[in-house]
Amino acid sequence: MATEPGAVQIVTVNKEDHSFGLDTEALERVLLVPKVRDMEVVVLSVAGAFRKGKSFLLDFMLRYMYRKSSEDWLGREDEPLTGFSWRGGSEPETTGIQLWSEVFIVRKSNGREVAVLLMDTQGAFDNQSTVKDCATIFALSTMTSSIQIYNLSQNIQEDDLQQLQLFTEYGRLAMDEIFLKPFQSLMFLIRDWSFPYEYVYGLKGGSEFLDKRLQVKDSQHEELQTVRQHIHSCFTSISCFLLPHPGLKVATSPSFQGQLCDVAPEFKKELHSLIPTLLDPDKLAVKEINGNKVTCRGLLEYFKVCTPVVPLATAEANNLAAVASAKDQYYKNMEKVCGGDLPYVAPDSLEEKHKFFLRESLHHFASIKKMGGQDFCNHYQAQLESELNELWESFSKHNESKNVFSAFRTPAVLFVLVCLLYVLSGLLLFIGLGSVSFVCDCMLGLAMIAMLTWSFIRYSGQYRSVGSAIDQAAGVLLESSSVYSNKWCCCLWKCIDLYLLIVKTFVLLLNINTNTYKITCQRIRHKCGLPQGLFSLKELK
Ligand SMILES: Nc1nc2c(ncn2[C@@H]2O[C@H](COP(=O)(O)OP(=O)(O)OP(=O)(O)O)[C@@H](O)[C@H]2O)c(=O)[nH]1
Ligand SMILES: [Mg+2]
Repeated sequence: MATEPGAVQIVTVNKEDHSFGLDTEALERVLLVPKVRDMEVVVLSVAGAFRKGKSFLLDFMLRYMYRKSSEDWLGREDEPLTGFSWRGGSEPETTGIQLWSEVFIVRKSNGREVAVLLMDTQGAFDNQSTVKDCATIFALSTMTSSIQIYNLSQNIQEDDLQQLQLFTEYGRLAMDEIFLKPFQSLMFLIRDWSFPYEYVYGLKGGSEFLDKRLQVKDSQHEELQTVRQHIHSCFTSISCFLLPHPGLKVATSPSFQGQLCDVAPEFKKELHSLIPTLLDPDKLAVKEINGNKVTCRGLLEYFKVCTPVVPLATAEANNLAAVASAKDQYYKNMEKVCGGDLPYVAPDSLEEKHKFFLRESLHHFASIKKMGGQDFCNHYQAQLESELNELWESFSKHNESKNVFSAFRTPAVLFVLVCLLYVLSGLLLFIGLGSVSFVCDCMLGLAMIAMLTWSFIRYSGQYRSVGSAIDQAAGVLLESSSVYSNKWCCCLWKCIDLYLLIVKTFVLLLNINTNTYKITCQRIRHKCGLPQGLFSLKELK
């Protein structure tokens, strides 16, 4: 016996432990009906805050799907509205995710038939759900639908965009490999639009309003730009519809059953335009996963994969988003100091800046509200620190490469070496040490070959490992020669000092100034580390 079509609960939420469950059997009953199971599927979902008329709207869509052949598909004036469960009052109604049990078959103008599913979702931000619950429902419905209607009231506020960013981030993270934009069509549906004198009701006014709201401008704060860029990067198409207020009876009357006589005429007029546009056979986008069209059978498998992953992904995505935001802040700050074509910065001053921005970035990470508890967050903080250190190393290397002296270090060292070996070889030949001079000549030849090889590598960009070996060898040579030259300089200074002291002593001895003589002797002994008593007057006598 055929059962009456109705709403089927496919995803359930446990209010006690906030866990999610997929009712596979119920989903199979909807998706594996022989007539539709191998048909490409279109999924239209409505999501958004609770008590904003989502189920109410879906019920008009159901009317359209059942009666679209008739002109007055919207219904009789006194007909109660049935379908997905909706009601007045302040308490939430829909829970989890529901599908309409009947899959509609729609024929496109090219003769192809597609299966159309309508999906209702639990309203976000009610008093019983956590942010994670809301995020999970929104992410799951966005991932499994091909048309997501983001149901908003009165306006698009900045926090609506931030929530959309947060929720889609979860969905994006739960998807393993993403080659294209992760989600398909998004429509901002703004209910109770009160400013038709600015932007007219419907798609046209909506699209002008949306263009303004989602515009990315250089003058905007980075945070506002990031949200907008994220939304643009997530959906292949974004639209907006401005719907008028349905009238006071709809919003406030406890006896309102959905009869059209109580609905404002302008609301009915816009419904007449919205619903056929949304469900126009040629505009219905088939669900795609990574660019591949999905059938009802494929969608069933997708639900099975997504439902356990998304709730886990939420806390992770939330922390990862915080890490990304903190890292981005550090990167932008450092870019302003030493990025791109900016000139070389003294290493000490750059390190000071790095430490300051690092502290700021960690503070920014700590200030973002995150899920998953302190231990979970600590793990991501450690990840952030290590990623910032990697960034610091690359900034510091990039800065070092701008130092012209370090760029010419290797050829300069090799050139000096060639000159020294040339002079040494000449001297050795002059004093008759021909064989040693020959060794010097060989070394000179090697140094010249190294110089030519280095120049070729720098010019061609090939054999870079040989180039860095030459750089390293030049570095070692420079370092050891600077150590030796330091030692020699030190010795030379000591000798000059000693010599001056001895000269001074003799001058003083000649003047027979005993006291000055004693002091001078003490200084000589101290400088040379000689024993007490040496140079004493007694000894001299
Ligand atoms: N102000 C206003 N009220 C509406 C509109 N559409 C429906 N309503 C009323 O909003 C109330 C809630 O409708 P539902 O469809 O149950 O709302 P919902 O968003 O599905 O609510 P949850 O399932 O709890 O998330 C009902 O009293 C409707 O009459 C609208 O466009 N504007
Ligand atoms: Mg509802």
